[in-house]
Amino acid sequence: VEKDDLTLPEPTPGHFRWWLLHHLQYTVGTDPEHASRFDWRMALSHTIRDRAMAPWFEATRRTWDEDRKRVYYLSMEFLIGRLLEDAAINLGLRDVAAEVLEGLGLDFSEIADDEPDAALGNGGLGRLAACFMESMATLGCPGYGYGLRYEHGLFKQGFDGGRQVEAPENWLVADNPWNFTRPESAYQVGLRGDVVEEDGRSVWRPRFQVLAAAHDTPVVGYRGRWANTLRLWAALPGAELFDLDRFNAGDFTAAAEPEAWARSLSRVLYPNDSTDRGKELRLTQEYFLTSASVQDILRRYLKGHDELRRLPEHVAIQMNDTHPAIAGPELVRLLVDEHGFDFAAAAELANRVLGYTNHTLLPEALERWSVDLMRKVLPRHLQIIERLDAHEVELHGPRPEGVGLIEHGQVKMGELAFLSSHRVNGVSALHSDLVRTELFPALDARHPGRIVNITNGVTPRRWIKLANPPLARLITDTIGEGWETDLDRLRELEGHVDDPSFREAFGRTKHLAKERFAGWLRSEHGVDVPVGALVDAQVKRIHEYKRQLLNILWTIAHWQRIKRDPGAGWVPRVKVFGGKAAPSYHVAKDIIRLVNDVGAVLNDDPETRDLLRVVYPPNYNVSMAEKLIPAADLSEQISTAGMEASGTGNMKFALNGALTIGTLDGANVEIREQVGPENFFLFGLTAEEVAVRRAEPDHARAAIEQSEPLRDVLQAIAEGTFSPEDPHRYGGLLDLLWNSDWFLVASDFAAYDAAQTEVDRVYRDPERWQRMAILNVARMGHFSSDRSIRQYMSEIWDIVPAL
Ligand code: DL6
Repeated sequence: VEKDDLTLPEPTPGHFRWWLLHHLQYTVGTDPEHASRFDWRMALSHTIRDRAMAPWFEATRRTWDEDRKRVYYLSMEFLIGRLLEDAAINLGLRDVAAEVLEGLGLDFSEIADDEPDAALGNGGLGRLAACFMESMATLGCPGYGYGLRYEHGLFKQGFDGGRQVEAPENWLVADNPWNFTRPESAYQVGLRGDVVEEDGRSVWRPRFQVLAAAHDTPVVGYRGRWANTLRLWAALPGAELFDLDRFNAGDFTAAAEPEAWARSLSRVLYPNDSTDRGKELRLTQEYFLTSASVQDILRRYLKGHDELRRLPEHVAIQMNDTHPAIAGPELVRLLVDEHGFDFAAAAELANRVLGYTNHTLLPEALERWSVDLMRKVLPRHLQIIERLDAHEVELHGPRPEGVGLIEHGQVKMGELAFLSSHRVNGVSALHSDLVRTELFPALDARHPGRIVNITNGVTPRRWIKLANPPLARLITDTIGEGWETDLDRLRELEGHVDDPSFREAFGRTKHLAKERFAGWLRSEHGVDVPVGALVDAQVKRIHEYKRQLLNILWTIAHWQRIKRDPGAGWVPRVKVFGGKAAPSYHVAKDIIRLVNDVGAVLNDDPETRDLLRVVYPPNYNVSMAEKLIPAADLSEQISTAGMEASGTGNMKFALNGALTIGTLDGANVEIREQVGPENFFLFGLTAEEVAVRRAEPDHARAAIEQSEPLRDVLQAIAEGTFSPEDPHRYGGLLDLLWNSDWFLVASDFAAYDAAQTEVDRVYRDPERWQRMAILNVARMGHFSSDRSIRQYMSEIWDIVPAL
């Protein structure tokens, strides 16, 4: 078959219409008279998906023909959200699709809204992986994402009496039109069992085999010139896991139990790992992802090459956090046990191939697995880890106490990822410095130059073009096309900041976004908000270090002030919260409940409700972000300094013209440098001051005693103002605040309060606010994920883009 035999004609409206109706009839099996919204979405997705095939095949062909180096991005999370509109935009089909649908009496956005969010991630780490996939495809970087095809993804959040309740997310219940099942790419992943010595070699005899089945999704770059693959593994039982004898004996459930266990590996993201069984499941999931991916990588490499020694010239593997850190030992195992390498050569090769991105300094998020669990699940890998540990000493000499891979009966995955990689990167300048000085100082001294910084970025295709079409149009009308792939060009907007008609047009885009968000709140959640109000948003995982607590305490203080003097010319505000708490993180769940309890009282208060509202739509996800972020005026980035690795929400908000109120933390530091300190509401202790303050005895009590507004707030909570039926509900939170306050909420309260007062003052001067907002947009070009990926390509992967 010649390639041209299958080339699709130009997507004119006439052809697009024919193709859409063709899919409706022949793929979906219905006709326009009876088609539901779901049917139309399927037909539309297939019509658009067809157009992704040419760049997908072409990218694959070129990579093989030109023997290009590929990067493999291993991640437990890919928070891709919806795919239909993203693909339509990148393939240049959004407008023609909308036109054709309109002719059929349908609305593109309504159909796109039918798509479930693929909630295959938790927060920034997973969304970063999704932005990176899109940037790699846009730049023509041959790349594969490897992840797990969680049947239920992250849980679906609901509220019951203000409390978070978790339900399974069922994104795969209906057909997924973006999925290509690849039965030919399936791998056995061994687990448990014993290691025996045979002819001087260690041989692992796994007790179980689980099958990893590949499911591919094409990821198309902007302008449809290149497409990469996101390969997600589903776990299937190996044939021997079904006990036919038991089944025939009538014990049906028990016969299927091992099967069910195998399938549980790709059932949910983040199983509760507070129990031993939960821990075992999580470690097994991580190994399952890693082993299937590394086997796939070697198979692909060996299809085109026979010299495994040259692997680093053709393959880069990036470990997204420590979750796939078993990749080092797994690669060494395959090279030694299956390809006859000696250990030192295998370890050196693995090191040249692997890179590790660190995304957190939080001790509880830096994984450690007990040696006993590792021995049980991955006995051969434990041997290899011990060997890698000893090998490092052989190569680099004795090391100080506590620097090894195993300590107090635990395998330290951060250290393992570090030693397995030739480059380790942090995700913002400040974070990378802290990785060097606080997290891995001894390893850094032994391996100078290994730690580098690559500040995160976000894709402007999704976060402006898709999420904020009016702003995208205004930018194009003002500076012409091309900024979508050359985001530094946004600087050209600066020249228009003095032009009142441009400022007015810019203001209109914000107003439109607010109307859209308010409409969504009304239709989806039955909540009404005043459209003219300042939209003040904090959306992210709920965590003490992110300090949603500081935000809600201030909201109470603000409410108390309005009540004392309702006529004082207050700026109307809508405070938007969004985010999920880990199911077993009780303090975070208390914070969620407090926000909802406070919201219930404030929103019901006739004296203040036009001036202050609290909304917390449940189940924050990518598509909610796409509606909220363009509408926001103020972006809350208020983590305790030194604790947020980077943040990427901060970038999306500023790129859409929200001003940041924030601490000197993560990428806030660089955002402030870029947009100018005068266009950023800074407050709070610096990372160094945090360390000093924490060491002061009773710092929280002292701070509370010095702040009358804070005392009033805490007293109101303690009196049960927000939980009259259960006045002691927040006793635990209050106790934490008074007596420990590790996250320095009390110490930063006064500074935050002052910064919020300044926000109101500036907002009262619309021209000034507008200028600041425009300058934020104009100066955010640095935070495109294209820039991040270019840096990864040159500083870590050694890959030259194909486009
Ligand atoms: O690098 C992506 C993202 C950062 O922007 C966030 O600052 C950081 O919290 C997040 N890290 C994680 C890892 N675990 N924890 N905690 O999600 O990565």
